[in-house]
Amino acid sequence: MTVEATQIAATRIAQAGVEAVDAVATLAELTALETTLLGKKSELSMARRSLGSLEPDQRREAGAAFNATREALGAAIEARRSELAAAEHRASMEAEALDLTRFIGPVNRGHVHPVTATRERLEDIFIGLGFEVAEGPDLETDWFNFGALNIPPHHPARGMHDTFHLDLGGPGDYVLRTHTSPVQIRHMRAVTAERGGPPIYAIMPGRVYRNERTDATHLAALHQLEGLVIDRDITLGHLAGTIDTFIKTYFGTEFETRFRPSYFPFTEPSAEVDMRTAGGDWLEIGGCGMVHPTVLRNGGIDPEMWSGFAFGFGIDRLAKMRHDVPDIREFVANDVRFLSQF
Ligand code: FA5
Repeated sequence: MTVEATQIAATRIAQAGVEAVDAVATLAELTALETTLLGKKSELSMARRSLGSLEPDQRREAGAAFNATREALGAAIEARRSELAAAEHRASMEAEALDLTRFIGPVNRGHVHPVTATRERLEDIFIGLGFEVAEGPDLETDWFNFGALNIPPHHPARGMHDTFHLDLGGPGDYVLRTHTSPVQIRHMRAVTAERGGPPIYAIMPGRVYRNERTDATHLAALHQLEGLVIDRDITLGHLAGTIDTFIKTYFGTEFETRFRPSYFPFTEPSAEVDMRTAGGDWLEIGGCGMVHPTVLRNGGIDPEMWSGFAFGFGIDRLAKMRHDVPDIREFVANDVRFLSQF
């Protein structure tokens, strides 16, 4: 091996290497090529190792040629690396670019069901008044649905509820809840367990079931919004004021409401609320009253210290009134022509 031979080899390695670097198309390929050209097993490293057989002077001269080759290759690789990085960045920017002027035809989006929208609107109104929202199960025990609400077995008020009984447990143990009032009991107990007792300002929306004939104002699976307020010195005036506020907020001013004395075993006194548009027919939209002491006790609350009111409104009927829908069954007929009007 002579000095000239090594210089020729160094030049050839440099030229071939630079050509290979220029030919590479991606950063990944470039990294692989870098190892091939400059790694321990590269032609350059091997050739360098053979310098050991030269005289020290010659070795220095030949070594300098190889160093120049290494530098030239290193510089070519770095230059190519920044070129490729810039190109790849440009390509990804182009691929991800958004044309904000492009017109996309109308998109046919669905929307929430009008009864769901009504429920959400009512929740918003009550949350605005400082109420919390609680929920209970659709499948209830006889005790929560009736017994705890002061409706013991054989009480005539059971006849007012056309109950779906379930073939579960013993005869009559389980029902599909006929109203949201059992959630009152569940919530009173939860509040007593979690924070020691009242005050309670809560609404309890949900689906309830009645084995009755459907018509323009009756569904077999309907939705109710239960309300429960328990605090010190709560009076009928608070009940009337709360119902008045929510009805005015939800409906506006062109509707009339009236309270009618009524009977529920779980409230005393009790009333029903009717509504109509000017000149229209009255429609019953909810029941309400002052919570019966027995119900407070069943909820774990001392009726000597606390009093409260409760109400239960039909959400489907509220939606029917609000949107002037002649037949409540439209809400469950699943006709897109009807539903898309909301
Ligand atoms: C009750 O269900 C009582 N739990 C309400 C209550 C709660 C009173 C708290 C006192 C204190 P009622 O059966 O009247 O009461 O039903 C209440 C409301 O649910 C009715 O006014 C009506 O708006 C709605 N509703 C009842 N049955 C149907 C039905 N089949 N279809 C549509 N809405 C109904």
